[in-house]
Amino acid sequence: MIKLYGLRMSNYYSLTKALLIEKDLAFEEVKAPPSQSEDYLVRSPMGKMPSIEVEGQFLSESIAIFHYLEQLSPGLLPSDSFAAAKAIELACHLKLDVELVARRCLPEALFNQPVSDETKSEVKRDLAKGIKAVERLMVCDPYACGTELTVADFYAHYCLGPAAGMARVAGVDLLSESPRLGELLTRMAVHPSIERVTQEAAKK
Ligand SMILES: N[C@@H](CCC(=O)N[C@@H](CS)C(=O)NCC(=O)O)C(=O)O
Repeated sequence: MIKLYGLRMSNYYSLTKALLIEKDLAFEEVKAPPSQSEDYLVRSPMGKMPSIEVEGQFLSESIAIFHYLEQLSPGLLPSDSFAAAKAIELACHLKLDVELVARRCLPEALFNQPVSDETKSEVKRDLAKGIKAVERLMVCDPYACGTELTVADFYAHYCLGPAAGMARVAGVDLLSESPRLGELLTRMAVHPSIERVTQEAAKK
């Protein structure tokens, strides 16, 4: 059985858990807060969550984990290989150019540790580019890449939602100019696998 390491509070852990549920794969959750200890780094070389264990082998990075899960149980990528790559492209922009940028404001958003004005203005500048890139690629008809649910919808939920919260610290209303992104998030919030992850995270 696949072991999923991390904490339920993490958006990338939650994303991976939702993918496992969506694909109806058996898994066991193992509580593992981020750490730089040697045994943790063996599982996840940057000491981050999530990671998975499969028959004694370890894998980190949500997109790599998705790639593995998709081989085990296909269904979240279009069958056309170019369209499949476009879904991954969108997921990468959501992760790297929106969520990771907004994350620079996380200390203030979550832990009340002030972030410098310089960081805030960089975040504002970089998020403007990131959200435009996402907007350019998003189809939202009704799903991120068109008529089919793909992995990009999961990244949209787990990246855009948290990013919108963190971006407020930099004075950015991330979704204000894009009602269709907001609609996609509303739709994905009640998608069964995601809803289950949210409910279980609330229970702790
Ligand atoms: N690129 C990684 C990001 C994972 C990530 O940022 N995880 C956060 C929690 S949401 C973490 O472990 N942070 C602790 C740290 O950076 O030390 C992925 O897609 O899995």
